[in-house]
Amino acid sequence: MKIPAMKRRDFLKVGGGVVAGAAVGITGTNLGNNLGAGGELAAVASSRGLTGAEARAALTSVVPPGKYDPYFMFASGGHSGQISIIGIPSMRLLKIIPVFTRDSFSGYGFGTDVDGVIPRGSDPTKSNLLSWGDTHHPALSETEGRYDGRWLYVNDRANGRIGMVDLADYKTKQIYDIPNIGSAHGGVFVTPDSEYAHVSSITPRPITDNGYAPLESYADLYRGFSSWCAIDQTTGHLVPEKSFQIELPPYNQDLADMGKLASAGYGFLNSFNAELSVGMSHKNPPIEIGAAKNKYDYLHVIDWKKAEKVVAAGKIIMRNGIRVIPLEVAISEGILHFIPEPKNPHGVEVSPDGNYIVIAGKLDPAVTVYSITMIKKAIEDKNFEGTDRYGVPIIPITAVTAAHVELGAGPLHTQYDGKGNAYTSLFIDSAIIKWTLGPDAGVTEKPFTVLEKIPVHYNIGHLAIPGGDTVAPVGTYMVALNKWSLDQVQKLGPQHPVNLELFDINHTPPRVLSSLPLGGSEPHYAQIISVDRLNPLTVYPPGTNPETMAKSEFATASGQERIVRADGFVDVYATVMRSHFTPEQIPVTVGEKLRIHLTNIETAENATHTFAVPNHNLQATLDPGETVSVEFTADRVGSFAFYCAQFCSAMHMEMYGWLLVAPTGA
Ligand code: RUQ
Ligand code: CUA
Repeated sequence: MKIPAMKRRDFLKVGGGVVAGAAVGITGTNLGNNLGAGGELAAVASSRGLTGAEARAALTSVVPPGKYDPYFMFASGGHSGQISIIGIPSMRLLKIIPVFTRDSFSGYGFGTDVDGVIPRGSDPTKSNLLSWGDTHHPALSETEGRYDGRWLYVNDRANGRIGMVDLADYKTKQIYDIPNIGSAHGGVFVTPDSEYAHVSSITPRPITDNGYAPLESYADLYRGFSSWCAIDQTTGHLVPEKSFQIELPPYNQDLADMGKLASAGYGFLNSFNAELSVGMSHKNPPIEIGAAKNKYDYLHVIDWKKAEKVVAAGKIIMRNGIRVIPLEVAISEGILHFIPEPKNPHGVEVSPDGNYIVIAGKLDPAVTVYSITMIKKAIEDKNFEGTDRYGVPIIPITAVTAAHVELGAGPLHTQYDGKGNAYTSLFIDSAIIKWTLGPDAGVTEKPFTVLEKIPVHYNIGHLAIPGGDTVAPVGTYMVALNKWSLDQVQKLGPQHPVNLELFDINHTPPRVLSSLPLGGSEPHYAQIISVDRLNPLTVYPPGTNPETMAKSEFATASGQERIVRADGFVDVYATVMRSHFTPEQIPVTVGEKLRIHLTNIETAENATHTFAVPNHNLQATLDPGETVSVEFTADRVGSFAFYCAQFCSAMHMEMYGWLLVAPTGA
């Protein structure tokens, strides 16, 4: 769009003195004059064809070189199987953490195939080696309901697994292939003091020994599971022996959230397909029709504190290596209750004080708001309207509904700003609705009232506000995670990026600041943490194995490099530093088994090297202080020049050596 010069100047003025010094918080007459409507900034905006609002947005969100973002957004990466870290408000992509999928940049899965995080995260009884995943819901660890910056968990929606990232070095330390579930969507959420990371199955699985059952026996032999994966309080690792599951009816247990403060001790799981639709056959409709027949599905209310006690009392069975509370026990012990919820809902998100549980309708153009006080009372009074077909007591929806707020088409997810407001995404309307919570959240003036409709581009799924799902949200910025980008980006071939949009929600009405079209797979959910909560390492203590965070038994100091032949292995103890591998020559005979233990003996920040071996699919990355072991058989004769793939120094091109695989008898 071409705007005549005069007109542009007018925009700058009309925009409320947008680029005037005072409006951007700059004082001082000289600066003010220079930046004012007739000054240099105005000229820059004008020459770039920016409107006043656009220029203001740029100034509000720019993070100049050498200055830092106050917030990090940890965003899932969908079927890339990764996590992305995006600076807020700069919207710069700062880092990618591979979790379920191999990544040659970080060397993840390309050096330690024999015994690495990825292979150990595939249960061989359940699957072959899995080398990708579908990350959906990152969950930062919490203390007293606030992000504490220690660890991050994320689900693999494809394979029913959960990954654990240590925020000391931003690396994946563990993948837990959760028994009894085949796919997992609901969660991850952590309990307010990180006792558990929770995941539930989205599609039920047969509880038969071989994991197969015909769909005719769906109601009897298929089951869902709510998984409470115990977190080791020192390492953040998930501990299968301390974890437990709750058997659930074969509905599709979908999104979930953890109770906090007023609702502490409860977990809330949405579901769909209470109809038990299994798909099209001669008399049955397709799943999307069959699963939406009934007016209601069931919100699952789980008393996990009670479940813990029942587990401790031994009222469990063991199933595939995990303790399971059978469905009948969950019912008889009062662990599981249902509340009808408008059919096929999407998100369930608990308000910061824990008082309200907000269910986004998806097919219902409204959110249904349940009150925890009313839920507790209904349970206490045994105010039930019968049970479902499995005997789970149903609390009448009328007994617990605080409000049903009309928002618009396709409500999916809700975040909070800590000021009594909720923000709900509308997928179909491509908008976010800002609305007020009710009296229990301290809002008395206009409870459950729509305040703003904020347009987004396009088809928003999740949204994220700093701490927006914790007890202490900070209503400064908001990111819309849009699934379509359409005309927001120039053509890049038939596949489009997803589009993240940043909003200033300090301002009323909220203002759009910038967007980040992301050329990778979809970040489904994201959490935004204040950077001052994070305390990462800059270099590892010498010889650290990042997987254990302890000194590797193979750590090698300068001067101790050696090649040892024993027990059928050639063990190479090597060091790397700018710009040298020691040893530089690794002579072996074809068929020998190698274990190459490399230690980066650098102590300088940023001095990363790699060990890349041609034709062997090997690429190990070594950060300063790190020790990595790679294991492989020298299965072909040849002279292979291994090298460092990270441009580390002026003599980086010279940083290579020789793997010499001689023929037998040479
Ligand atoms: S879901 S777009 Cu995978 Cu989090 Cu709602
Ligand atoms: Cu080390 Cu390049």
